[in-house]
Amino acid sequence: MNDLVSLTRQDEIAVITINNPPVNALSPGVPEGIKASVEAAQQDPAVKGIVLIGGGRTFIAGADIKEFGKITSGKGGRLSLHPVLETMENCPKPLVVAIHGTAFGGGLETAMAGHYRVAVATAQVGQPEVKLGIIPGAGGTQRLPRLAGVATAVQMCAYGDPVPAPKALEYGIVDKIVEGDLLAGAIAFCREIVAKGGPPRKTSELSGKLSDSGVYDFFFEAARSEARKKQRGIPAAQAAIDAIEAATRLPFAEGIKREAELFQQCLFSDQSKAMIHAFFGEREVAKIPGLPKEVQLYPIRRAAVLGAGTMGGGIAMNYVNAGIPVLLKERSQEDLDRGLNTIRKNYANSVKKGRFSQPVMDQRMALITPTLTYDGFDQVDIVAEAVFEGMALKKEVFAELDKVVRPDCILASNTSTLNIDEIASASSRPHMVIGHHFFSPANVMRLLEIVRGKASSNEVIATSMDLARRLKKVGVLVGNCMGFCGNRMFGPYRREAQLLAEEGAAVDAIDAALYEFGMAMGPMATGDLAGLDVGWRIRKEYKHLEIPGANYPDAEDQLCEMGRYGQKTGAGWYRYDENRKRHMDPEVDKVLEEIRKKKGIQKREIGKEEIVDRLIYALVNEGARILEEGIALRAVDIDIIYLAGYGFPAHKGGPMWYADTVGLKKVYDRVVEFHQRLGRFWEPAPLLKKLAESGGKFAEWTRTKGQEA
Ligand code: 3H9
Repeated sequence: MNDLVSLTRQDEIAVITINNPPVNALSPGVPEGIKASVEAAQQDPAVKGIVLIGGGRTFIAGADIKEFGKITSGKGGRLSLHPVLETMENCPKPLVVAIHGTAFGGGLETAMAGHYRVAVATAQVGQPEVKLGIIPGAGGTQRLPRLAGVATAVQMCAYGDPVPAPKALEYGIVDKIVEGDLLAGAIAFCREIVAKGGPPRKTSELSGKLSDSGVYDFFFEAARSEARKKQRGIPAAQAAIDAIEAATRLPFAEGIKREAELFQQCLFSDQSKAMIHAFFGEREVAKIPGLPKEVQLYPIRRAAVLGAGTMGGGIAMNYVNAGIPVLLKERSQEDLDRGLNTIRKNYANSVKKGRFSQPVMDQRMALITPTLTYDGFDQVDIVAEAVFEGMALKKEVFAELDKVVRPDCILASNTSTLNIDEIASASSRPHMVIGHHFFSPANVMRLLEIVRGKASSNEVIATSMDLARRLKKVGVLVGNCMGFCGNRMFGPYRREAQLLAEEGAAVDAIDAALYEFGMAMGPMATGDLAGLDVGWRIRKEYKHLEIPGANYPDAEDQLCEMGRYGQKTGAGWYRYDENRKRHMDPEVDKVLEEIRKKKGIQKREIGKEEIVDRLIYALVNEGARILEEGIALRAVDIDIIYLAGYGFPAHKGGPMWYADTVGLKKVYDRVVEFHQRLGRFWEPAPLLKKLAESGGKFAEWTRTKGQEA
């Protein structure tokens, strides 16, 4: 019918195939091609039934997300799906949709406009639009409750998680699971329907699962309240529930109109733009400018992890979860046993929660070989080093590794602060050395900062990026500097949180302001969770680098001197009860009062706005430096680091995107104001100043020749 959609015939069954790689998105031309194909098949007297199927690796993964940006920026863009869906549903000949891979978003909506659906068992269906800050806009909120019932539709549209085909069969979204060849199975199914005769079943005319809207009053209220908590700051989740409620109260055509209004509101919102930025950003960070396409990857078949502490254990779990066997080395039997026990406990917890079965856990545990020696290290393709954070020890370990691993073994340090080049200098093969900075808990957090040393080879960088994908992490390549990208920015963020407490903001008010902004957790609670002693030790080690006369906070050092390291000691910024519930603690107020006296600070009322601006703009100002220095390749890399590793809200798109949204002139003015009032920590980053003055944006800034790091 066109380049993107083909129409063929197998005897009396027409077969419409979509060919729009890689994921058969509904880009301009695809809906038109399907519509023309259905019309042609409808008019062909030799055709008795129709099968719609995706070519390549999947059915339709959704509307073409690239079109959204064009629409909202007024640069064209086409999305209209209703004409094709109406043509499909109104076709008098039975139309069977055959699903493999994913039928997501507009893909599932297209499938539901067909009369019947068959799928292979590995297929997934879903309405993930909420993850892009929008709602289904092509009838998903109206047809899904008719097929699967209201509660399932709410779950799928407000949370966006995929549903495997066998579950979709149970829900009534799919009519049959096909074993063997999908097309053959779909054609056979279509023939059965043709043989039965009668008018095709239209989803829009089903009402059995909608029942009387009166019974839903309480249900919708409860669903909204739950989504307010679980989908904090994402109005699209509420809008999805509104649209499904409309399906229970309005005739189909009016429900579609209501859905369209809500879809438009969501599409033009800042949340949606931010979440779409995050979607494409996660894919963009995998592309490394300057890295030749033909670069050879090292095969990673076996790994070794040095150190079975919290980080080492978590890293080992990542490897074995991906099916890569691990030698787990510790210095003493006691530490090794403790590490293995923690891993076992974590896995047992997952089994208890039903995430996977006991045999899966057993398989994973069997992939870990505990050891106290370097025996077998000549067999591994990568060593992940996660020993105690200290330069002397790391250098000792890297020098030892030289003697026991093959020359083509990658040496990856999990250091979170130390200079990767100095670590590499202890090795005779610095080109094989790289930083793999995991985030705690390493088996949960998605971020992997990949720290490129001066000598790290292209092959080692490319293999690390590929490995991140295999470990189901978001790998972001950064340059070498103190704290790399994420922690270097986090320093000023947490510094401002402490200074605000010293100036008079209540500890829980600081946390509440950032939580309300959308952060997964406030800065004080985060400090208590990670352990305040971590920063305290680092500060002591780097005391000599402090800027004389600058206003460093004293609070956390003092809390640590009192033994208040955070949750692990039962007290930090808060006091923790036996259920780990936090409480404000007058002891902390006393500490802060003392500091005010010593520093001559007049306690003052501090509003939410100042708290948020001080913390978030501290991130942005440092981020601007990191960007200009080339530590981060692009602004989006910083955004993804913060979204995947620091609990920054997806609906704000990351710190740099957020600053662009606020307007860099406004951000810069505020930074200048803080600089005048609070001193040298707030010196505006040159790039922030430049962009503010030229009306530019971080997202559009690119390094030009001569600015390379
Ligand atoms: C929607 O449908 C709204 C409707 O209600 C209609 C309203 C009117 N569009 O992820 P991958 C690209 S909203 C454009 O690396 P995987 C992706 O950027 C949509 N491009 O592969 C990448 O490009 P590149 C609802 C898309 O195998 C390449 O394809 N649907 C789209 O790991 C490969 O992607 C969704 O939200 C798209 N829809 O995962 C589904 N999807 O190579 C979004 C992908 O240049 N997509 N691309 O970097 C996904 O979840 C995953 O891509 C999928 C495949 C699971 C399908």
